[in-house]
Amino acid sequence: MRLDYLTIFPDFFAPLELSLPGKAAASGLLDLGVHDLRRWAHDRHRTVDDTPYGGGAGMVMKPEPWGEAFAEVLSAGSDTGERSTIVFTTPSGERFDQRLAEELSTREHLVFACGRYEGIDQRVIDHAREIAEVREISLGDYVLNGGEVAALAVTEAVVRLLPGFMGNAASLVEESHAEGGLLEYPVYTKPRSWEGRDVPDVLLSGDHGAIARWRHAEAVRRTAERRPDLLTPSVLDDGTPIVRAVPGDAGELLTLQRACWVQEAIANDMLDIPALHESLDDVRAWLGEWDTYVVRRAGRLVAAVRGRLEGSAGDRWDIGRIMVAPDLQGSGLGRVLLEHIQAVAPPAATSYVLFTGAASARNQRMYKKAGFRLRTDLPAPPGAVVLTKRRER
Ligand code: JD8
Repeated sequence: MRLDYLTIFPDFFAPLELSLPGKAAASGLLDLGVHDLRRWAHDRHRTVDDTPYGGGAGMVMKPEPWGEAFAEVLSAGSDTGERSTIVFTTPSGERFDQRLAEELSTREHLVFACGRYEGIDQRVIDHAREIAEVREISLGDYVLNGGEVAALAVTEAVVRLLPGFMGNAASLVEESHAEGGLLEYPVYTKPRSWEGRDVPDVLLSGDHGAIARWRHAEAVRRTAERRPDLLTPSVLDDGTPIVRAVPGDAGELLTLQRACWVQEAIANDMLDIPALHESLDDVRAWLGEWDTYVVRRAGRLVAAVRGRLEGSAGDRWDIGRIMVAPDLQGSGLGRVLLEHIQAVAPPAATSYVLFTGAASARNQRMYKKAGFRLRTDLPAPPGAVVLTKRRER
């Protein structure tokens, strides 16, 4: 990848040499070019700004130096023939996030156009759209004095995603804001006790399954507390949200569960099914141990599903209690919930597992259609069957 920077403060990018991009450039994995915009201002004072048409405070950056700079940098920059991408960092741009970082990391040539003063003459952006892909990107909803800081931040977020940059690519999967979007779980290192504060016992247990479950639960708790917006529910086709269950849902969940498992009992001609015998307290208890999602229609809780990490390595996402109100079965709700619970599985999960009645033909058809495989080689509760599915990344 090639990165070019157009700025009236080239020294702002000296840190590039020190950081990851600098090391990458040294190893030839990255080409960096920092250019003083005044190089393309040809008057005695190398003027790059002028007063705004229409009046108002401050100065606006003149178009001519930018036009000449693009012509030079683009022609020099893109030897792959692939269109270059000009990134204008601006408070009026699209919000920068991990998804955009991942998208930009696929480009061959990024040119950062870093404005100052009150901004850049709009005709520069309009012109740029004719000669390159253009992304106007904002770092966040606060005002900086120029685009350089944002260009540095975008650079770090993009370059660290490039293959071979991060020593341990696996860690990229586990990060905040990576796909699945939970915040980081708390981390600890030696000493085991500091200032009278001990490291949580589970982290010293060696039980990788328990550790994975604790970390996921901590990530979910923090996200719900600090960034509930990241827990944005996915929605059904009709816009109905799939939201995280709350303790107050326990009663309705118990009622829906009883209704659904009466059908399972009839279908499998057996009553000894745990879900059928659970109490309200049992439901309240497992709500605290499973990631549970519910769907409400006109206020009525009509469907639910739960998931949690299982297995000695904590890498198996155990899916269960897919329930749809009897009067809504056959409407595709179960299929959508099955897709949703797979999608929200934490990065640690590498496969999915679920159980259903040995005689629950409709359920088994839905799971097989969703890519699950009947596993007669794995132990199942009495009268039930196991289905598993490897997780595609
Ligand atoms: C580029 C000039 C300053 C902005 C008058 C203050 C990004 N998230 C962000 N906040 N601010 C910027 C940003 C600010 C810039 C320029 C980016 C060029 N300014 C201007 C408009 C109000 N002054 C940014 N990315």
